Amino acid sequence: MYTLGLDASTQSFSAVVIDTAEGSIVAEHAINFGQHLPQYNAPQGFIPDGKDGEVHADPRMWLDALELLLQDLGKLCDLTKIKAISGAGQQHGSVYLNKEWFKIIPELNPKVNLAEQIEVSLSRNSAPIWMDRSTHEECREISAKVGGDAAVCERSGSIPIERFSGPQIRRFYKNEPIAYESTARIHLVSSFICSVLCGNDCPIDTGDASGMNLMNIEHWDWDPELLHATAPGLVDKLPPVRPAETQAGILSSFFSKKFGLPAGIPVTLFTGDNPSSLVGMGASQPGKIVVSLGTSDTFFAAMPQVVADPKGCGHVFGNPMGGSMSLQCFVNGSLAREAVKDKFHFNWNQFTNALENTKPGNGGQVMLPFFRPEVSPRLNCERPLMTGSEAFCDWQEAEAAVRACVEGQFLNMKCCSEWMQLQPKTIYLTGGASKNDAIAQILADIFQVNVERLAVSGSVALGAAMRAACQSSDITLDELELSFCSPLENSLLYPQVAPHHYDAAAEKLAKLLEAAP
Ligand code: XUL
Repeated sequence: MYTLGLDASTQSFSAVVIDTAEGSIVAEHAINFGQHLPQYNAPQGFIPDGKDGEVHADPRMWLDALELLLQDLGKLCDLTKIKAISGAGQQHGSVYLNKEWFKIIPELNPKVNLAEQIEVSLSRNSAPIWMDRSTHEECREISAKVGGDAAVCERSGSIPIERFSGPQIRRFYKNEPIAYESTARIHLVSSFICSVLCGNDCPIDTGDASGMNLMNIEHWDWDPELLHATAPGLVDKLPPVRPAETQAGILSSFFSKKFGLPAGIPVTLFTGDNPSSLVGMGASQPGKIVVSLGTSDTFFAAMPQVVADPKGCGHVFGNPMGGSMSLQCFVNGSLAREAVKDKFHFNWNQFTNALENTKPGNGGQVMLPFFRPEVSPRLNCERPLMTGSEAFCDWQEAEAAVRACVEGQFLNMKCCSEWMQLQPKTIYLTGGASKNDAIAQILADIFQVNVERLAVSGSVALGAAMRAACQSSDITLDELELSFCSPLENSLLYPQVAPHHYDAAAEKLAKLLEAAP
């Protein structure tokens, strides 16, 4: 049986098709928004230069990408063999729809593009995404109404967070009350795409709903007090919350007629990209830690019990396979690595050479590569914090700057994830940069653990394909993990430095943070 997993992420929309009987990957493909859809002027998947910290994307771009993706995928494999679908989306992004939405999606016409048909149902032209940090005031207001940050955290698993959808919804309600009033449905990226695929309005799963500051993590359902504190009439504008294993519906005839997918195959509820990656990494039972190096870097694990971050930067999310997961997100992920690379006009090979030509600890030169305000820890700076020689701080030592960037990211990750109280023997590494041995070695050295990579780098789409298979056939998660989540041969890396090698660098980093404006 073939199943299809989709991943609507920040910079691209990707897909994987797996053959569950053979235990093999049939096809993988991605549409990069900047490259394939330049007409949206979003080279990195979002509209650049938003005001007051706004970061938005055009939902029509995601719809165009979905169509291009399925068109291309049809050239790579036999789509008629696909028996089930699921997917995931970048977390926190919210899409605002008017009442036309409910009429339009059951009647999608395969002769007209999705974007063209659905655009009239948008009550807001753009969707705020997870990089948005415009809602500081709204976070404070929600906190005050509910009884403080700790009370919001106890209910929703996180203190009010700028990028989370609840504060974003409140800002929309305050700034554009008429458009808010005309909004009949608010979806997340995941539930929006899922609804389009099914041709009916679909629920939000508990994994992605926990990234909204609106769901109660004890009852796994909307929390009336949080809804009330966020915006009026919100309960009617949100779809229901359901466990990720719920069948969302069956595939809309739009997709069978236009792309040749079989009619009526089951679609399992979509979830957030990080919860989906947890499944794709074979880490949805407690015991494994995952680090994902993407647009954002994330550190996450299935949790045996719910623990909250006392500093309020980490999160408790729903685990799509049941229970909960912890997550720490670092905004300055691949875009920061890229910014350092570009500062010296390096390509990725030169970036890697720089890591290989320099020594662990970097001769005491340290950097926190925060090119945009960071959330872990919360810091409003727009340029890296550095300490070392004058030439280093003046960006004249290219190779040292590259090493300092990666070391700084992982030292900060280690410090920020301590609240999870996990003592891993191995970290499972995924995401675009995970294939890079030099980067992976620094992770092993700093955390003093083994680092493993899996054969598939697209663990988000893989997790979705695995969930689709679990929900729509007799195959078990254990069987799927055995076939798809085995480590890549010869990919295991061991720490190469002594346990306290990075202590001095960690101290310098703490001082840099203390002194930060
Ligand atoms: C997680 C987060 C990001 C997005 C985009 O809280 O904001 O990781 O899910 O990948």
